[in-house]
Amino acid sequence: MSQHLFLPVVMIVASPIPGAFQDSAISPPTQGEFEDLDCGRPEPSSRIVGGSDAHPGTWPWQVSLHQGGGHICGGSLIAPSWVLSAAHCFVTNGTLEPADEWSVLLGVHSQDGPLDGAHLRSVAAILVPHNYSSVELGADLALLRLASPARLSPWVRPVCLPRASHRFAHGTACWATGWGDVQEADPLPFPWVLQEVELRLLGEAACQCLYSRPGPFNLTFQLLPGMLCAGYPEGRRDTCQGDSGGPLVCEDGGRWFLAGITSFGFGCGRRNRPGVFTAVAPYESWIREHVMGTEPGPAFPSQLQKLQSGPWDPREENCTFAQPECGKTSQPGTWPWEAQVMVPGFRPCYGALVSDSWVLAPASCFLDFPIQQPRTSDSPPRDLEAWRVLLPSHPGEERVARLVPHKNASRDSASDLALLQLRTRVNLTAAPSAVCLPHPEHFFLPGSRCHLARWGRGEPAPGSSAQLEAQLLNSWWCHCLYGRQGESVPPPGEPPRLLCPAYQEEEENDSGWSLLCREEGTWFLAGYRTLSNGCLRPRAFSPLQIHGPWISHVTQGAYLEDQLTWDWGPEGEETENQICPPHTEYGACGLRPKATPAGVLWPWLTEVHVTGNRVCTGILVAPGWVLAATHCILRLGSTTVPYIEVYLGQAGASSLPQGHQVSRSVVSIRLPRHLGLRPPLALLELNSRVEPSPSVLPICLHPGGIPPGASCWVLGWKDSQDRVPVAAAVSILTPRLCRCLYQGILMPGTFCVLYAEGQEDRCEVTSAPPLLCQAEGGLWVLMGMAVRGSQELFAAIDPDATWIAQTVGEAHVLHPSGSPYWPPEDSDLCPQDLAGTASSPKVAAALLLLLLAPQIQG
Ligand code: 4AZ
Repeated sequence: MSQHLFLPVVMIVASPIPGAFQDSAISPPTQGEFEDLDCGRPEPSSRIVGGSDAHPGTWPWQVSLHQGGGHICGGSLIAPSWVLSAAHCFVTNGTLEPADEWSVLLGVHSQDGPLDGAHLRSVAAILVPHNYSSVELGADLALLRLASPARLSPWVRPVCLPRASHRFAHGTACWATGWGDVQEADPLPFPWVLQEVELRLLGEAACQCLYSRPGPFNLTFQLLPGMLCAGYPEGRRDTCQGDSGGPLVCEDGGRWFLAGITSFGFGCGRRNRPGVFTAVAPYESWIREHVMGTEPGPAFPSQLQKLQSGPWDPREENCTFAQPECGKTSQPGTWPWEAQVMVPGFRPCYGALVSDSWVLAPASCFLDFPIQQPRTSDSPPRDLEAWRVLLPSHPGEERVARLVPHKNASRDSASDLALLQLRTRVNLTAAPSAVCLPHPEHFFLPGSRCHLARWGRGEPAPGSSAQLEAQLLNSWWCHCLYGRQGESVPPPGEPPRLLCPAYQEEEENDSGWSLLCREEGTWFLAGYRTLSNGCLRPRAFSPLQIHGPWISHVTQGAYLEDQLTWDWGPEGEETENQICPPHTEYGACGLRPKATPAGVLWPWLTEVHVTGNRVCTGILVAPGWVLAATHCILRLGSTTVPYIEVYLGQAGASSLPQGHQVSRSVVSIRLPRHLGLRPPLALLELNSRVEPSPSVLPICLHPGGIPPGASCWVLGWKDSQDRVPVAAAVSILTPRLCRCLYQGILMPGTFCVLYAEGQEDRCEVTSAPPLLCQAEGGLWVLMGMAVRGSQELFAAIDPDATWIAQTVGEAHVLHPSGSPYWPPEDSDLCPQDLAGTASSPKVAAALLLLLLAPQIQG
């Protein structure tokens, strides 16, 4: 920003600030005060957000307030022994901090090295209005009495104070100064030179209307008497953290008056969120009262410039000067920010309008051919001359002034982004309009409703793009399905490395997609994906939020918006880092999304529909293979091979978007060799693979018995008609107990289970339900399939694990882990005559349990 470039001063009648401070007594000025202390005149010579370095001595009343050895707040020298600052700098939790913790640096320019005349004073007293409680409620000012008077010099001079009757016209260009942050959470860099920024005074109605607009910080805020606003509807120039307490000064008749004290604001430099200052004029009597008797006191010179009387600026009244909103559409699928960049000789490249003059698109659309960077911004390179941008509901074509690729952009990187500046700003209305962009600390919540939209130079979507609805998966699921074994999942509150939307992937083709997610009816560009990333589903999207600062820096006005929803639900309570459970060489298996209010999803449970209306449970063991109980698939005595259809992705209530169910027909039934016996397990080969997704994911196999610490379940249906999955908790009996209970009828490799109380009748058995265990890391492992007609006996997978692995190729066989499941058994004998005494195996098992409880895991 060029120095001291004044905007045309709009002279309008100031609205009187209503309320308490109006009728405060005003002491008439005395000539003496004025002459004793020359105020508001810098030595004739000569960030704050969007500001620039001040010249030394331009703002000689600016002081730096230090506590604990560091700059905390700004302040203004108003008399040799008095500094005016903000109350909130000194009040924590309702308590005024001790004055002796503070010191005042005067005559400082760069906080790096003192100038001639810079000096330090300790603070003798801090005075805060009794009605100050918090910044939003006003009265945010404080008087600091210095332990000894400041040494006045060209670099240390007091500012003039306005009288209560002093009116600063709306639209006046004033200046704020300080050593505060240059962007939100971006401290002023070394050598910490005092920053200055020109801010326009905003009328009360104008300020209130800006703060009432939805947008950055969707909070309501009531401007109160004694506050004033300064800034711009478009933001960019503002005060920020660290500037608090510092001056907002306006010139009048050759003197600088302290019109305001930097108090607060919602964010820094945001659209429709100007800085809020404590108006100094209404506090004339409060200041006078406290500095009374000190010589020389502050000066309150008369106002010289008379406000021109005139009507209110009508634009301020109806708030039309507020910046338009982003991310609004009446019809999802019709995106008013969708921009088509036309480069001669290429298919259109789809991007998004992010402000009134910038389009964000994949850099890979433009990087393959040489681009001459413009030498200066007003002479676009020849190459860009022929480029055109088409916008929705916008007549004509926009021309491109500048292309700014991301510095790490490459075709398949997570930074495949470029910004294109339009030659002329477009008028943002309902269409075209800009999409909202997330700040780095934006967390799209699991379950967010999203859409995929065209991005880059892909083929157009088959059918309507409105079909590509998606829902965000929680970050555990997203990272563990993709991430490597043992990788930690970023907890809620840490930026995600990936975003995984669940959607009907069959509809998708391999083109690029952007991910738009809705919050409170506002659409954000949450992520993008430019290249296919293999078969794994869900497809992961790169989060856009990490690029917020770059986009903001380049465009100076892209629509970065705050998060509008914050309800993390139960997931938000998990604060510990989560480690992803083991993967196999073929990727993730046995993961189950967390239960949602809609219910539990079992991604490996399938329905196997056999000719003759029989439905068996099947378990997905690889992308194209399902394991089922042979007796359920092939009926004894039948000589024909049945026609079998397998339904996947519908096992359980799900909060995932509808349409995840898929079906496949079975092209072959494979049975292991079993020494003359009818093998209990059958593998069904599907006519095509089903790629892993949150609703369709293979189970894990675990050789060597039950994983240590596992809890086990029979997973079936309550009844074979409605097929709502239910899980019954069971204990697996030791082989000895099993043999004792089921003498004679037991085939080798059979598990016996004991149902937990009340669980016996949860699942029906005609569909041959599976026996599953959840291992310590959370992975689900397939242990067995029910033996015909039995609720308690299961054919173990283990003996056939090698056959399964050889047949399907991609079975997810985990490394055997931990200690053997079965505790050593001291005797092979059954407890005396047990099977004979009990009326049924169930009763016998209950008896056994009492006898042998320590041996039973469960
Ligand atoms: C602060 O935290 C602060 N943009 C000061 C000023 C503003 C915001 C925050 C106004 O001290």
